[in-house]
Amino acid sequence: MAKVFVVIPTYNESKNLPILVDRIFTLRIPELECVVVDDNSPDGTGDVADELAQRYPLRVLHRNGKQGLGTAYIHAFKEVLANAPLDSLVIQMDADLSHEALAIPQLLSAALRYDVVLGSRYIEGGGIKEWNFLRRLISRFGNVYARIVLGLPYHDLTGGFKCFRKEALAGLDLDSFSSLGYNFQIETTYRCHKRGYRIGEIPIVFTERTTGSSKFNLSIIVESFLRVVLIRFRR
Ligand SMILES: Nc1nc2c(ncn2[C@@H]2O[C@H](COP(=O)(O)OP(=O)(O)O)[C@@H](O)[C@H]2O)c(=O)[nH]1
Ligand SMILES: [Mg+2]
Repeated sequence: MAKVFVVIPTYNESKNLPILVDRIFTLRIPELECVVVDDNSPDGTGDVADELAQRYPLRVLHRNGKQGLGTAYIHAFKEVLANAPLDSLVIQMDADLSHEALAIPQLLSAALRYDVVLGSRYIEGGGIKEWNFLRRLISRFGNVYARIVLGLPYHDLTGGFKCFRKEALAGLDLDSFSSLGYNFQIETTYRCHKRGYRIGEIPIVFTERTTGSSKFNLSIIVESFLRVVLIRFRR
C-alpha cells in the first residue's frame, strides 16, 4: 500500500477543519496522513489542528503569519518529500469543504494510471455549486486563457484538488516558483507537463464555502492574469 499524504493549507478554518478531517478519516484509507499548514490563524485553527493531531494521524506545520497559499504548499510539500517513501502519493485540498473528501478514493485510483491527477470542474460530470455568474465567468475565462497562453490541453488549471506521485512532486524544483498565490496551481501543472509526466483529470463538484471567508479578490485576479504570461516566458 502506497502511503498517502493529504496537504491542507488553512487560514481561519477552525469550524471547517474538524469536519473535513473527520470526513477524510471516515474513508478508512490505509496509510493516510494529513498535513495541515496553518499561518497562525487569528481564529485559532492552529490549536484546533493540534487537538486533531492527538486523535488522528495528522501533522501540523505552524507558520508565523499569513504568507500566502503558494508558500504554504511549498513549505508542506518540502516537509512531506523529506521523508515520504518513494511510492507515496500527495494530495492537496482546501480546508473549507469546497473539495469533497469522497473524491479522494477517485483521485487515488486515477493515480494508478497517471503521475498527476487534477480534480476538474470543467469536464463532463464536474461542476460548481453556489458561484455567481461573475465568479464563474472569471474562472472559466481564466482557465481558457491559461490553456492558450501555456499551450496546455487540460480543462481545469486553477483548481486546488490534485494528486501527485511523489516523483512528479520531487521534480518540481519547489525553490524556484514565481507564483506565490493562486497561480501556484497553474504553475505546478505546467511544470509537470513540461517534464513529460502523465496528467489526467477526474470530474469533481466544487461547492462554495458556507463558513469563513474566501481570500479571493480583484488584486488576486489581476495578478493571476499577468503571472500566467511570466510562467510562459520563464522557461
Ligand atoms: N496556510 C495558508 N492557507 C491559506 C492562505 N490563503 C488561503 N489559505 C487556505 O487555502 C484554501 C483556499 O483558500 P480560499 O480562501 O478558500 O480560496 P478560494 O476557494 O479560491 O476562495 C483554504 O483552505 C484556505 O484556508 C494562506 O495565506 N496561508
Ligand atoms: Mg475556498
